[in-house]
Amino acid sequence: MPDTHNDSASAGAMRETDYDVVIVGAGLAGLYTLHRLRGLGMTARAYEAGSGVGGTWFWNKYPGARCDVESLEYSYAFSDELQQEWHWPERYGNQPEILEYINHVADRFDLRRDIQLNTRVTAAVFDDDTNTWTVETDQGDTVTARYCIMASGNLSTPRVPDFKGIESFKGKWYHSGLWPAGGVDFTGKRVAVIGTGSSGVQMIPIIARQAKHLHVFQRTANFILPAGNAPMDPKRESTHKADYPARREAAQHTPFGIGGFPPPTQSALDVPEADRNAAYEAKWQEGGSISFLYTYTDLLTNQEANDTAADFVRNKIRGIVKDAETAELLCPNDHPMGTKRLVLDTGYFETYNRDNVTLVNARKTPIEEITPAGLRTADAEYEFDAIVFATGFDAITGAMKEIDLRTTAGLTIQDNWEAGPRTYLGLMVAGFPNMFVITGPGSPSVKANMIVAIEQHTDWIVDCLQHLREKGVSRFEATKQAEDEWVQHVNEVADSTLYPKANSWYVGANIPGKPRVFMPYVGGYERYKAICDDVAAKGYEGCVMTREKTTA
Ligand code: N01
Repeated sequence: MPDTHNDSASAGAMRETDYDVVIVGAGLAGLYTLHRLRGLGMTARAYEAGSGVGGTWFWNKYPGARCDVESLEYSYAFSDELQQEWHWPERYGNQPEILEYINHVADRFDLRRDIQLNTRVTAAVFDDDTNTWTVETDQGDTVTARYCIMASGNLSTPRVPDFKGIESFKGKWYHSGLWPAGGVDFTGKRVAVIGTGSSGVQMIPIIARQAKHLHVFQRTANFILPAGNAPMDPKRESTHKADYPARREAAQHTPFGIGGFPPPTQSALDVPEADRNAAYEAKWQEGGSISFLYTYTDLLTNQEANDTAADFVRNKIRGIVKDAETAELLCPNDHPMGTKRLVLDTGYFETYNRDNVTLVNARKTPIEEITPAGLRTADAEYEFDAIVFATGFDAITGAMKEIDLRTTAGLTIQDNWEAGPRTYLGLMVAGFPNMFVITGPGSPSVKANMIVAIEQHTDWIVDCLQHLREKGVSRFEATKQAEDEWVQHVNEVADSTLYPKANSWYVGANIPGKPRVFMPYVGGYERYKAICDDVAAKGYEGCVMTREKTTA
């Protein structure tokens, strides 16, 4: 890492702003940021497009929406009182429970008075002369701030594929990430679900129980493991809570920011086949994805090792799904296991044993058009009362690129990221001073427990802001060199794994025309945090600070 940190005197004095900080988004990241900034005595305003707080957990109200990280771990660690008093009813939180928890946090820490709901940030412009941000919203607000913090989320830009004829459809259509607040009753309806990622897999068993007939349009079969969800075991809850500080600390020293799983010690290839399959079977019974990936050391780095796990899962599918042709279609075969997001299910494969469910191979016979009555594929016409798009998001970069985000020096985020996102540590973008990104591209983000990643980023940013205030700094930015080196490191780490082999949203493959760049940092949460801490300890190495002009 270059020692480019410098500390130069500024040409301009610190200008008064409406707020110290504007926060874009009031999901888990925006709320915690607001809380921490209050602690620093900084003024902040959070703008949130939704009519409630919660971000992802506000929007994704589709049936069966549930977290795939266990609730005792997928919760804030910053307040011991909070984690002790909150009761999670199930092993994995479902969407209503998580949203209730987030609302509780907003109330308990009195955060709402600094949040403006129903307000989308449309533009954010950094003034190169005064070192301030001017932020505009769709409600007509124009405010200035010293800093802008993008807490706009990784999976917050829902994407409906550009199907011809969609406006002609006479039935109702929905997207998993824009689900109506009152829910949808599919009873007696002819329904299509398009997409079999995490969202599709969670909703399909529930919609199948309501619908007259459900057609599932699958383009890519996914690796899907049982969640093993269950009511919270009171003994497990009390033991966990008694040991919370140690457990939270332990999570900090893991690759995924999730504690409680002993790290693997052996290669899958060093174990006899029968023992290996017994180990996979135990993990299958236990439920969960991290636990499964932790069976052996090399499942994400060695194709041969990965194949042993993939074969185990394919055989499981063949054992559950009665119709052999459907079972084969559900067997993933075009990417190594775990290189697309592993999906956790509750009764997904069993759903295909129902008489009212049909799986359509949307790879072999792609959807060509939405029609007034339903849709047409390459070889058939279908009639539906409702179509559900579980087709994912413009992930990681979508939300920031939707904002007119630029500087008066002439940079725009759209141009800057045209060939793929570039950041320093996933936290800053060279050329965009006084701006921080929470869980941005180039950070572990979606490859870690998101709440752990959010708290780590926010803590780092807040410590940095405190440092800048103490030093009288008015402008703080990452250098181009530090950013280049970080981007290179992120790519090298990804290339040492099997991840880039998959056409996943991690590489933007789901968005036509999106540059193929591996966006998350897969070097592991612990390693990443150590790098961030080291950068801070070295006086924010790789960044330039410009001090306020003194008038003495
Ligand atoms: O979206 P996805 P998601 N024709 O992008 C298909 C998190 N999450 O909303 O794979 C036909 O994964 C597409 O096919 P393909 C989690 O991180 C977490 O399900 O591109 N099909 C794919 O099957 C997750 O990974 C939780 O070939 C089309 C699907 O749509 C992320 O959010 C729950 C198509 C999109 O899958 C996104 O998940 C939910 C087309 N034209 C979400 N276009 C939990 O915590 C796209 N598809 C459990």
